[in-house]
Amino acid sequence: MPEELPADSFVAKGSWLFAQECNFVAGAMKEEMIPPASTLPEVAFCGKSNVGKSSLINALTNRKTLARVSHTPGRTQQINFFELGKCVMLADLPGYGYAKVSKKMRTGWNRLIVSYLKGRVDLRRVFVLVDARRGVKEHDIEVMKLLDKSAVPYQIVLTKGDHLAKKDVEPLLESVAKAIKKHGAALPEILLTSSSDRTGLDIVRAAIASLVLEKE
Ligand SMILES: Nc1nc2c(ncn2[C@@H]2O[C@H](COP(=O)(O)OP(=O)(O)O)[C@@H](O)[C@H]2O)c(=O)[nH]1
Ligand SMILES: [Mg+2]
Repeated sequence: MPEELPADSFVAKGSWLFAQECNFVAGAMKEEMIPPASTLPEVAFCGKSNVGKSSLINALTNRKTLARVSHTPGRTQQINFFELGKCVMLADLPGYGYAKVSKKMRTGWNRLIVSYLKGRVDLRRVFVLVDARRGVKEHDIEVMKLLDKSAVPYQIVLTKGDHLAKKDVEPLLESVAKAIKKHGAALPEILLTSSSDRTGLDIVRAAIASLVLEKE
């Protein structure tokens, strides 16, 4: 932890939070299977298939197999709910934009997400994961529009930052900033992460802690 951060900072709170027990609560493949909004605040993760979402959730929670790291992208079209430390519900939304997925499955994705977003009064933030090598793509924009409509604040988390050369970081951040500028519900701060070298994980944990833990 950098020295300038006091011990009670959200980085410390985030590391405390993510060291708590984390349990799978439910998986919803259909609208009817979505559990009612719990009494806990909730944050959700979404992104293109293969973006590194499962890896990020595993890395954040220091587990190897909590969210399955998939080698067959596009298959699991379900929302998985994990309860962390009796403090927050983590919702792992199904990956989108896998090329081989049929139109029918795409419509299914949208419908599931729309019905999920509808009932989520305690949804504090959606993290939209974007591959650092690829930047924001058309399908990400579509999803961002959906989130704008639902007025859920969302934040871009760049994944696989370890693949990025240092000189490419600034241009990437600039291009992402430009892409999200027009989006009403997008938060301006962009987080750069890597599940492999663990870059930025403390910042994501801190962001979640700041959303769900009491501020003294
Ligand atoms: N180099 C690198 N590879 C990653 C990282 N995160 C995920 N991957 C790889 O990307 C692939 C897809 O990851 P996964 O977590 O299953 O993606 P998901 O489909 O979004 O859940 C896997 O082969 C992972 O090992 C990362 O931070 N760095
Ligand atoms: Mg996955």
